[in-house]
Amino acid sequence: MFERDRPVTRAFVLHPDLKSDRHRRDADPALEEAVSLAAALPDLNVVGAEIVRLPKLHPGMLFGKGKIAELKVRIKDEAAELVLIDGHVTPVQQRNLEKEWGVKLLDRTGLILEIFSDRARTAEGVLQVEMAALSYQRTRLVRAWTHLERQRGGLGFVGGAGETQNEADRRAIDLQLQSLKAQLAKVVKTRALHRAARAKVPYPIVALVGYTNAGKSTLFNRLTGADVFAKDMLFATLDPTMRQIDLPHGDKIIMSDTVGFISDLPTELVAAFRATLEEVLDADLIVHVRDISHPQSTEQSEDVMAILTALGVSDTAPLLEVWNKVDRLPDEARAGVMTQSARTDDVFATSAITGEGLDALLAAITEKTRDPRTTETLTLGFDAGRERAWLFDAGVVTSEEQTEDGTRLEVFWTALQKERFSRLPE
Ligand SMILES: Nc1nc2c(ncn2[C@@H]2O[C@H](COP(=O)(O)OP(=O)(O)OP(=O)(O)O)[C@@H](O)[C@H]2O)c(=O)[nH]1
Ligand SMILES: [Mg+2]
Repeated sequence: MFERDRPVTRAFVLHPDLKSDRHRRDADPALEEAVSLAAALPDLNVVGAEIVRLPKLHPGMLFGKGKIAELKVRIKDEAAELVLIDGHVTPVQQRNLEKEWGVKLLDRTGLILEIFSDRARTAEGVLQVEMAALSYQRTRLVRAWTHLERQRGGLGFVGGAGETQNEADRRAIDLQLQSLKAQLAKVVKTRALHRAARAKVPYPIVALVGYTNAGKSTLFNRLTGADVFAKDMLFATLDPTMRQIDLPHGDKIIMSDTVGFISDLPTELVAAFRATLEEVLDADLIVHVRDISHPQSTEQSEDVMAILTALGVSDTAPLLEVWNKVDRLPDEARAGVMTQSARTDDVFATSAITGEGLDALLAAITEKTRDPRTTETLTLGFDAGRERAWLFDAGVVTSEEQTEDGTRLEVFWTALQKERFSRLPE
């Protein structure tokens, strides 16, 4: 089947490079990432992209007069209908620029929300994105771009683009947010039940996290034999997936693939996705997948770690780092990366495409998730049939012998299994 042709919107991408910004990013890679973000929306066609150097912010219009006139010509020449600003734009600036340029305008948070809205497939994902979009609109009190409306007919409670909302609109948003929250709570409860069910299967959970496009889904597919959507596209994955893996020595783990992170991830999204990301917080082991071939690999890693901290993951949580995409490195850089990773504890160089380094990674995952086991001898009375059955079910019995006092069993088990056994009801 061919996908139905969607109308294509011509988009112009601007990265404001503000001199006074304390968190100022390198302008060239930042613009490149902004273009990739725009390309992550299927119905956008990027017709132009520019860095706009800003010695200072202009509160009303964001840019200076001369720059605005200059950009107007460029935007007109390309017949752009939408301008994407890779940064924060206030509602007033949005209104003024839209009027001046005769276009729709979306800032970075708005764009990321659009992408998430496009990707959401599960009930939980859809609810979370909708909540994030509403919270965003509430703080802005102007309407965001209309993509969300076109797709699902929702969210349209005010007139034209950039119009101010009144109190009634704000109350309407609050009501809608409350109702979404209640719906989400239900979905999350079901999810918690599933998790509880899974907890009975005592396999450790290993969560893949990392910057968007680092190769998490590709690695996940390779390790689990799954067929999760993996693509050279930002935010290919939104909804989490879990699969069981049988490790080389018979151990089993559950691996989860999750949504990727990005620098300046909108706080609305982090908050809304907390439920989904709780899986990460809950994991027995976090595997941080990095694209080591990316020029901004270090910055990306710092952003990911900051977001994990913001989510409440403690910096002592068990974590492995995967330096992925080594196959893309030129020889010299590759040699450096191999030496450095071999020298660093808990760092593994891999290629999810060629399979290089995956055996060592799996061995490390096995070791990190395997609880130490000890041997012990137990003597059970003849009436302890249930206890004996429990031990055999758990697969911890290594030998059995009948004695005068009862059954003598040798067991090889983890502290957790021992503790569970001691709590069996009389
Ligand atoms: N050359 C090379 N490409 C890779 C490797 N791993 C992943 N890729 C490519 O990188 C792109 C992104 O891969 P994904 O697995 O979708 O990345 P992700 O981390 O799941 O991305 P999001 O879901 O967007 O967060 C795809 O085009 C993959 O084919 C690797 O080891 N080497
Ligand atoms: Mg993915």
